[in-house]
Amino acid sequence: MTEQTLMLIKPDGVKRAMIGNIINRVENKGYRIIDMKMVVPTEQLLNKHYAEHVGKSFYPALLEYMTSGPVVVMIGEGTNVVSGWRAMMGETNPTSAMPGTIRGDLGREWDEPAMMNVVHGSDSVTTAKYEISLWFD
Ligand code: IDP
Ligand code: MG
Repeated sequence: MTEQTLMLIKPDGVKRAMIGNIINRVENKGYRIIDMKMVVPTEQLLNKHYAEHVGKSFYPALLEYMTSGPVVVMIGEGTNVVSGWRAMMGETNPTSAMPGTIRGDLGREWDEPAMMNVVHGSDSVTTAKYEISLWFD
C-alpha cells in the first residue's frame, strides 16, 4: 500500500549537519519526499506530537531538546513507508540501534537526560495521518 509518514530530522541532526546524509538515505531507498520545511517547534505543538509521553520523567528534557533549534519536517511517501522508515531509523536507544541504521550510524547517547535522537518517524499509519496534519495543518 502506498503510504505517507512524517519524518523529522531533529535539532541534533541539523546542528551536526546531517540533513544531506539523512535525505540521501531516504532517496537512495526509493522513498519520495513530497513536502518539506524547517521550523523551530513550539511547546504546544510538541505536547500534541508527543502526547503519549507528556508527564513522563524524561518529558521536560525531551521538550528542551526538541525546542533547542530548527528541525527538518518532511512527508515521505512510498509502499509501506511507515514501517520501512522505522526500520531505517533503528531502535529508539541510539546505543543499541544497529549499525547501518540512521540512529545506529549517526547518533549516540550523551550524558543528557533526553535521548538526543537524530530522527523521528510515525509509528503507525494512523499516527502518521495525525502527525502530518499536525505539522502541516
Ligand atoms: P521513537 O522515537 O523510537 O518512536 P518514543 O518511545 O516515541 O520512541 O520516544 C520519543 C523520544 O523520546 C525518543 O526518540 C527519545 O528521544 C525520547 N525518549 C524515549 N524514551 C526515553 C527514555 O527512557 N529516556 C530519555 N528519553 C527518551
Ligand atoms: Mg514514537
